[in-house]
Amino acid sequence: MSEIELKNKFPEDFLWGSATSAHQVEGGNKNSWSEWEKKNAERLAKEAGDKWKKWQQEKFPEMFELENYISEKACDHYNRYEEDFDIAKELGHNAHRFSIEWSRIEPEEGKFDEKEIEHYRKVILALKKRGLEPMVTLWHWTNPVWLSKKGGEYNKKFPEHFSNYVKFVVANLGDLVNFWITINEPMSVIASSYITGVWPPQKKSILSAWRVYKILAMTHNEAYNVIHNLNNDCKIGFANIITDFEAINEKSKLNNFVLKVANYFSRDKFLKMVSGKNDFLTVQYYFHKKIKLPVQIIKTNDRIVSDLEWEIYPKGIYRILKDLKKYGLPIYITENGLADADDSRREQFIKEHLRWVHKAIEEGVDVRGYFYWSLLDNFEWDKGYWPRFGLVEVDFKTQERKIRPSAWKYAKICKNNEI
Ligand code: IFM
Repeated sequence: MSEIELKNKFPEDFLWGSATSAHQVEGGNKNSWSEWEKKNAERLAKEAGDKWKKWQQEKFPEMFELENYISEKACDHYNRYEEDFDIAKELGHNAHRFSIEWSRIEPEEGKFDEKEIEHYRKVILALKKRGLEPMVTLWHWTNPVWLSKKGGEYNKKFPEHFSNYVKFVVANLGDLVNFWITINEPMSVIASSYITGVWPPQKKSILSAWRVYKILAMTHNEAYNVIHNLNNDCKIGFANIITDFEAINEKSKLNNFVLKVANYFSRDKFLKMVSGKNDFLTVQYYFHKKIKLPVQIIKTNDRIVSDLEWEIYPKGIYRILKDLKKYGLPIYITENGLADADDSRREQFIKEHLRWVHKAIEEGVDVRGYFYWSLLDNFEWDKGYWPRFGLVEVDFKTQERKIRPSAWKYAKICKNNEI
């Protein structure tokens, strides 16, 4: 193999795949989010006109409909997982990240549902049968209703409740799983549920945010111990959303101070609080933000953006990976993706991000996998169904799946293990 060819290769055994979460794809869930959706769908549909730009409103008129904001059937993945994993296999994936829905496993406090655990056993076996390594998330934001009545993650006993559930899951499925993700994106929950207050339980308080920050760190640490007490060989991490912050004016001392504070609270502090309790680190990369004082996020005019108007800035993933190298742990990119309904930017998006990932690997960062978000179009939380993140387009009325052209381009990368 020539040097140039070698240069484009990813490490052997690199995990290639995509990610989903239970509430966003399964359908039929009854949990903290499904309850909140029912109460807030009408309001969200009314607010769409103020929230989104004209071009977005014209392109996605469904944002004005109440049904857009109710997860209900989602992708019916709970029943169609075999069909969906066939697609993932056809697309050359060798791994898949998904989450287990706590409200199904423990619908009442202390009562665990054997049938549901059996369902997830079948899901994992279906992945393995197709040669897809499962990466299993234990909490992707949704709480059983009984727990949300007690405050959910705001309750100081949350770590204990979570550990009980984790013990049951790992005792039953641990023989099949090599990679566990305890909690998904603590920073998103802290920011969206407790600072901006747009997600349930819609608290807007720095004190509450700080309380949940500490509770979630504790939750991860305790779950780490619980899992390893049952199984020493598996690998455990948490799914970490990391924003690439930049100071608007590199020379300004004030701006650099804000930058330091933003990086400290959004990444370093949490990692410190869970240090020694991670077998690998993860990156979920979506955002690049330029900041200054008073805290302000600056938008530049020439940005290429997704359907959600999130800036596409592939270099950010490289900067984050280089920074995480100091922790000396393997790194998996457990989410990276964009909303792109007409699939006009996705191929380029994936390739450009992977080029930067590859550069980081060449420079010594131990990256071992990449999971595109998401396999399927799905329920994007408070925004509902209109943002289309999928490699596979889903018609939510008929449940028909259509593989997007960019998915085939990504498949080529996965199959050849090279960019
Ligand atoms: O859809 C979400 C996912 O649940 C968590 N990470 C970010 C994605 C896109 O917003």
